[in-house]
Amino acid sequence: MTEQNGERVRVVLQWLQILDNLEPAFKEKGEFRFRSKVWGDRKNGTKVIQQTQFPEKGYWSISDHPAWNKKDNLDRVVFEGEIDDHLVVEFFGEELDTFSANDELDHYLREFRGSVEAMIGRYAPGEDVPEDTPEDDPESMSNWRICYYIERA
Ligand SMILES: [Ca+2]
Ligand SMILES: [Ca+2]
Ligand SMILES: [Ca+2]
Repeated sequence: MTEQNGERVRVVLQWLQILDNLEPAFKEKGEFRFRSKVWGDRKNGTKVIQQTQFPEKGYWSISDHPAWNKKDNLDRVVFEGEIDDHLVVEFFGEELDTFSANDELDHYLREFRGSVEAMIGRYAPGEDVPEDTPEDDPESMSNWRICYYIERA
């Protein structure tokens, strides 16, 4: 294949952390499901979109206790493909409830424009914003936090 639709990258979710389990105070763990939507523009003008859901079956029970509220070492590939100069990374999370509508975690969306070279990196709470403006850090949301990286594939 000599056809070039851009540069090949991979987006990998490394960990996530729950700050609020979206459950009544007496309940230590919530039942969580997540999905990702990563999309970009290719050189030929078309879009590439990849969506994943995790876990594949059922849910993860996750506490919001600071000592064990992190799902670590996920190393989950949420995108692999060729992109040109535009990439959007989205994550969604919901907490399942039986007798009422499920609760939604904050919607994560980050848009990258420009060279692929500039997109390559690790995106985590507090790593790529000035320390005095933590509220501007997209990976640190009100009820959960995430860490992922964009690498060449
Ligand atoms: Ca709930
Ligand atoms: Ca629940
Ligand atoms: Ca960050």
